Amino acid sequence: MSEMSEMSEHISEIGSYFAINGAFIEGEEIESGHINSTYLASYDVEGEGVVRYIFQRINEHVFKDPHAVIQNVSRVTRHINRKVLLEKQDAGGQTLNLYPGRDGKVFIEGPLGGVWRCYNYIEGCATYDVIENTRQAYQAGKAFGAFQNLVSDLEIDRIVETIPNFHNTRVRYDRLMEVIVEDRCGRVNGVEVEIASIKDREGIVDLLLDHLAKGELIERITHNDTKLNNVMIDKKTDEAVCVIDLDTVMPGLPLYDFGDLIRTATSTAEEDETDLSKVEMRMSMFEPLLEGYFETAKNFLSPLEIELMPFSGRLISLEIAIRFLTDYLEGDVYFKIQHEGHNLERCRNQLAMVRSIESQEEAMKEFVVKVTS
Ligand code: GN1
Ligand code: MG
Repeated sequence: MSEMSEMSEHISEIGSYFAINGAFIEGEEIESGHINSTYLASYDVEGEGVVRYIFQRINEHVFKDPHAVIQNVSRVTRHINRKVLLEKQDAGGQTLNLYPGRDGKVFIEGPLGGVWRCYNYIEGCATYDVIENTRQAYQAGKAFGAFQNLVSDLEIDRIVETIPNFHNTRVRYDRLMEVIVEDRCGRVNGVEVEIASIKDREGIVDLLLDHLAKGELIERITHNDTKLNNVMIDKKTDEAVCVIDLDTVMPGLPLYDFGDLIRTATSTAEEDETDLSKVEMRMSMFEPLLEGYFETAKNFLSPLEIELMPFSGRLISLEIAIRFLTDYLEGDVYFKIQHEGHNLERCRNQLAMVRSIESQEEAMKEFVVKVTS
C-alpha cells in the first residue's frame, strides 16, 4: 500500500467516528501551524457534491484540558453562528461549525487516542504566511476586529482560561530566566546576544499587566492567536471570510490580539526568515491593518486601548521571541521545528521585528491618532 493511501485510510477511520453523511473520497494532512495535527477529508454527499471537513487532534501537551478547549470553541462558534444568522453581521459568509461525533458529543474521545474534533472546511479561501498586499492587511484587521466584536457580548465567565498566563509577559519573561539558569541542553553559551537583547527590554513586560491590575484595562474575550494565516481570505475577492484556529479563545486583552496582528501582518518576511535585513514592520501594511481593525473594533475599544496599539506590536513580538528562545533552551519541546536551531532562528527574527517597531513607533502613534480621532 502506498504512503498516500495509508494516510487516506487513517483519515477515513477518523472520519468514521463523526456524524458525516456521504462516501469518503480522500484525505490529506495539512502541514501548517506549530501545535496541532490537522487533516482535510473530502466526502461525496448526495445532493450536495463534494463536502470537505477538517479533523484535528487537540495537542494535550499544550492544552492540558482539551474538554475546556472544546467547550470554549463550541460556545464561541454557536454564539457567532446565532448572531450571523439573526443579524447578518458576519465578516463575509461562511462560519466555523463543530460537527458532532456519532455518539452526539461535539468531540471524539477514546478510539483514536486523545480528543478529536471536526470542523467544516471553509471553501474557496486561501491563507497567507506573509502579507502580499495592503488589501490583505486591511481585511485581516477587519476580520479580527469583527471576531472580537461578535464575542464582545458573550459572558466572559463562561469562557475558560485554557492555557493559564498565555500572554502574561511577566510570567513568560521569568520562565526564560529560569531556563537560562537550568540550561538543560547546554545551549545558553551561544545565545548571549539574544538574552541581553531581551533583558534590555525587561522594562516593558509589566506595562499592560500594571494597567490591568489597576483596572485601567479590562479583559475581554479574545482570540489570542491572531496570526495572519489564521484569516481565511476569499481567493476571488481577496476579502476575509472568517477567522480560524479558535483553540486559544480565552479571556485576554484585545491589545494582545492587535499586537500579534502587527507582528504577523506587517512583516516583509516569514516568521523564521534568517536574512534579518528582510524583517521589517512595514508602515504601508500597518496603516491598512489599523484601519481595518478600527472599523470593526471601534465600538468597544477604550481610549487607552487605542493609545497602546503600536506598543502592543512591540510587546507581542518580544513575547514570542521570549517563547521561542525558552523553547530552544528547553530542547524544543513546545513548538514543532523543522531543523535544529529553528526556534533560535525564529527568536532572532522576532527580535529584529521588535527593533523595527521601536524605530517606527512614533510614526505608528501619529497614524493611530489620525485614524481614530
Ligand atoms: C502557535 O499553532 P499556531 O502556529 O497557530 C502558538 C502561538 C504562536 C505561534 C507562533 C497554542 O500557533 O501562540 O504565536 O505558534 N500557539 C499556541 O507562530 O501556543
Ligand atoms: Mg494556533
